[in-house]
Amino acid sequence: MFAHAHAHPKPANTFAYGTAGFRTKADLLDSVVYRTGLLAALRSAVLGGQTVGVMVTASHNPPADNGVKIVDPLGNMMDQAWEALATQLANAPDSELEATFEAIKAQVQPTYTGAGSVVFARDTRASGPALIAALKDGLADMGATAIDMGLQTTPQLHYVTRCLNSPTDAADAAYFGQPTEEGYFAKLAAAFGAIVGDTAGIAITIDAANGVGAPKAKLLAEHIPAAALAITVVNDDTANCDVLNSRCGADYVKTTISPPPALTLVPNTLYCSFDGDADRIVFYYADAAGAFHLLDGDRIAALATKYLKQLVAEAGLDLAVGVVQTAYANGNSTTAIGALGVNVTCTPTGVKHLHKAAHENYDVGVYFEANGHGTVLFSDRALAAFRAADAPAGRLLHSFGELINQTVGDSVSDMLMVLAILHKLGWAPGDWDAMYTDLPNTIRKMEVADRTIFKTTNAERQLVAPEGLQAKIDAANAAYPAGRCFVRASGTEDVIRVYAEAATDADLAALVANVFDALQPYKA
Ligand code: NG1
Ligand code: ZN
Repeated sequence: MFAHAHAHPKPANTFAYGTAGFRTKADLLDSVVYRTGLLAALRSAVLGGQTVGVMVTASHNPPADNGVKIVDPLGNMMDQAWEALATQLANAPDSELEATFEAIKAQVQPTYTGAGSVVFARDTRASGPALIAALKDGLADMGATAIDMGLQTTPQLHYVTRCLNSPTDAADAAYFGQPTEEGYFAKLAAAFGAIVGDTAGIAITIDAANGVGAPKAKLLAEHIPAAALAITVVNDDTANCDVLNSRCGADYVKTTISPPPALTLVPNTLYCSFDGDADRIVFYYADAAGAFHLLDGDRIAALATKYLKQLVAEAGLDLAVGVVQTAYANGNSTTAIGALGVNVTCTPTGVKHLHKAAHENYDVGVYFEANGHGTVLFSDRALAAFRAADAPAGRLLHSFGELINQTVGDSVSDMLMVLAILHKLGWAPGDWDAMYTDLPNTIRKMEVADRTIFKTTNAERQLVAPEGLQAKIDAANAAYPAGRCFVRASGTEDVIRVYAEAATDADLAALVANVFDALQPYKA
């Protein structure tokens, strides 16, 4: 039945569809991507032939890795219930592939009689074209319509997927935009122009992690007048695949708390870093004395909340503005955001959890992970109120609704949102930084014999197993002012992560040492 299956034999490895889809060494992924093609086409058929998205990327991982994930028709991550099916299909022995597929099909029962439709794209990795060929073989074996978007950022693929499943009439309230790259940039540029005008004189330097964000940021620059926003792109070498995410990009800046070595920071000037597939962003600047200041996802959340809440009040709208964070958010950001008069919700790690909570709890739902993954979601009620408003604040909110990517966190859209808000507030980088001071903090990892024994509750903030460990962590936390340490198993790496914050650097060091002592028995 599957004509191309023999060309995509499964290696001996075991695969798991995790937080970020399948992600591992690229040379192991051929069969996984082929089979993801089969599953994506099946998902489309189950959803009545709506177009499903597939993105081939490994985000901030090293150049030798790659990955693949499925995007649902409205541009959100694939329904969690299907993650186990994806894992099951990826791990079926070659001889059982068809039987496994038929068993899954019997379980999900597609009612649609057509063959389904799948739109897909990839980042700049050297392994991308061959994996896309494997994906196409899978789609061909299903007879599915294959829409090849070529090189795109992850958020662009989410955007296009959503557009392909939305009304095409611009007068329709559910119209989202044109399902093309041109449509994406035209929408962003128009919304940004409506907020800041044509001569705002804003400037930004983008570290594009030597990834797909580089050519896309340059395309954006062609759509916005330079007098409104002057864009400089550095770390833009996509011809040399070996430099992707290497000593640059959002993950490097966030984890090292330092600028990419290739940049010399001009004081009091704003910079930002994308990750390898441009769905994460962090900002930073050097002060007059040359000290480095990181403006991470927590700070983006604080800035967006302050400004959007102010606009909602000015527009006289009765809308629930709220924020979603994870346990990795700096405690002082949570306090500062709470002081703005909004609710703050904490969810487990992974944007799908934050996205869901923002969608379910708020009309204006600001969600960011500290590492710069996130966006702002507007409810249908909020968008309708913005459309109907004729006060200037209401019109501005309408434009932010167009500017901010509603499907997923997006480096490009988040960057424009931040720049527009800073411009409207008349804020320099230092004013934004002054919203609060981070508690001294650190995030460490430890290899353990078996990370699956670390089980958590309360949005991952407390361990319920191994028995007795949480009591030791609680005692350590209580010993230091503002001490907050928690331990959880990573969903993307074979390690446990230890996050800690405390009032002073000395307290932080002592707290971490204390917790690492308690963790010694579990070390690999
Ligand atoms: P894990 O490995 O589960 O901690 C990491 C990041 C997440 C998210 C995912 C997916 C931290 C502490 N964790 O998850 O925020 O970005 O990767 O990419 O940053
Ligand atoms: Zn990413």
